[in-house]
Amino acid sequence: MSQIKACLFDLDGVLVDTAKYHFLAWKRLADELHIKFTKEDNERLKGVSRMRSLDIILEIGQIHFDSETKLKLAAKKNNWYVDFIKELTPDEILPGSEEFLKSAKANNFKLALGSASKNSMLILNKLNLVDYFDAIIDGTKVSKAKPDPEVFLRGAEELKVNPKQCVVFEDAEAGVEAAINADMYCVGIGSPQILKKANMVISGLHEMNLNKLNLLK
Ligand code: B16
Ligand code: MG
Repeated sequence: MSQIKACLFDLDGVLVDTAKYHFLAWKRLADELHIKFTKEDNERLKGVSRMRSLDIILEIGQIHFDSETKLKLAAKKNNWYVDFIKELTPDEILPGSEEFLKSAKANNFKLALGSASKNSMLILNKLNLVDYFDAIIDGTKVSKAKPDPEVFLRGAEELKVNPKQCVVFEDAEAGVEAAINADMYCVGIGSPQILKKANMVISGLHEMNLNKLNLLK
């Protein structure tokens, strides 16, 4: 049993570049805390949860806070982030992504979102992409962060497709590991040097099409 029946998509870095808004919001928080936080540091936050992102920034600044304070700081950052996200438009969908969603759906592939973001629904609504998905699994529905396979396994379960017949599109190392841990085929989006564990790597969904999808495995 190997023929692909479902496509699972990460959100940030695959369908839309929200990393730049995460960066602006985390940078504002880091500045308030007098922590030096750079764009290179921001790379470490891709695909990881909001609270883990905060921990990474606090580790950089070597600052310790109790959990109540950390929750308040994360909420503060999220409010700034949401202010950016509210202004998102479909123009910010990454090249080729909507075209690929459209042709996969028209050819009866099942489609799911598998994102760590608790803001996924807001983002998908702003981009007008909600209706493409048969299942939406996001940070509000899972308890274990990538590289745990939970988010993708829940996606396969809701789609009623065997994990071995699912392909995951992922831009983050932790997400690629999650897909492999779920026993799914993984197409990395980004650099082959970084996404070493992916089965294949492309630079964006503009490089993907139905012919290539049907040839996977
Ligand atoms: P939120 P993905 C992830 O989205 C981002 O890559 C990551 O940087 C962010 O910390 C995480 O969502 C949580 O986002 O604060 O909106 O809940 O790549 O899994 O789609
Ligand atoms: Mg991502």
